[in-house]
Amino acid sequence: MDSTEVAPAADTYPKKILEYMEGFLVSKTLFTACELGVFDVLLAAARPLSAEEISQTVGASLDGTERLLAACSGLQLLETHQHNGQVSYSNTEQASLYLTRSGSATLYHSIQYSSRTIYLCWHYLTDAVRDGTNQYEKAFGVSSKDLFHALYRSDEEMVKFMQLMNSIWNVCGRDVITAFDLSPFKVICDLGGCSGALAKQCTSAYPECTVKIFDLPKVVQTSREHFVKEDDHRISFIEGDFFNDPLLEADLYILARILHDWTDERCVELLSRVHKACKPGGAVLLVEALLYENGAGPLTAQLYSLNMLVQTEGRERTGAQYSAMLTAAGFTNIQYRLTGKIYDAVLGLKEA
Ligand code: SAM
Ligand code: ASE
Repeated sequence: MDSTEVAPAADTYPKKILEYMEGFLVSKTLFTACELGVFDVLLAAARPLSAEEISQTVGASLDGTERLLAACSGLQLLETHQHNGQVSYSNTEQASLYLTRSGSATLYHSIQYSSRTIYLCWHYLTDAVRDGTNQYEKAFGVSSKDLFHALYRSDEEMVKFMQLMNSIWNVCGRDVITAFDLSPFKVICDLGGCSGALAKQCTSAYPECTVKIFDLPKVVQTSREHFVKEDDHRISFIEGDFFNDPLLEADLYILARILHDWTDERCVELLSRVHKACKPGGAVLLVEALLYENGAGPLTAQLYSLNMLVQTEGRERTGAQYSAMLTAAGFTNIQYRLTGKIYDAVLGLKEA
């Protein structure tokens, strides 16, 4: 072999692998900057601030803050300004919009939930894969027998989960609600509708409809206290357990991120109850992150499926898998639409 020959770059520099190996350093940098309130302080200041000013306001060491700010500028979350040899920092437009507590479409609460709950569960991903079960007992010392009892292990944890559920619909809600024309359906029941973020997207896209949010009593009470001021008369709440209590009659049932929490058996059980309650000519809309039929993507849905393994009893599924469960429950004319964002839509009809 010619001694001057150089191996192809891909063999000697495993760029992707190095990037993945340290991917969590990026996540943790983002989590910490949010938790310390760096983006909030910069938004309130309305001018670039030095590391010293930021460290004093957030109550952190100067040295640590300098390194954190440098990393955030490397991640293009902060902009740097040079003035008389002094460096100062300001938010990028995206940081102001999505990383501050007060941003109207903020991801702050999702980030906090990732940092305080998901990250801790993922510490046990290897065990989850080995055992095929969620990791609440190991991560938090609570029994995983009753899934939502574990997810809502304290009032604070329930509010954090609800904030997580709430925040993504500012970003993806309109697309999933308008993926199909839902205007024929006047009475809509959002099963497990949580704090009502998707219900609001519904009444905004379809002004004629009314939405009844059905969720566990504690969740409904918390929604009333912390989330919706019941100013939109088209949205109301009903307390109940969708596996055990009677479901109200409606033209359309929305199940957004419900089926991915449960086993196939539980899903068909729930969908059969929905089919029974549904008006003839009515429908069910599933809102989920759909996997491609060959399982080869999208990466977000593949990773979310691992998250469902560590956090729930469920999984992410393909359109065909949802279709099979809907068919087993009696629904027909099943169609799916991809939105190009995280969440997609599947519609099934109950024959008139
Ligand atoms: N649909 C909302 C969304 O996509 O943002 C929330 C999805 S969250 C993953 C699941 C929801 O189902 C929670 O609000 C939870 O309280 C509710 N839930 C779980 N078990 C339930 C049950 N047995 N009866 C009614 N609601 C339930
Ligand atoms: C659930 C949805 C989520 C149950 C637990 C959850 C999400 C995070 N934890 O129904 C939202 C989706 N995000 C991820 C990382 O899966």
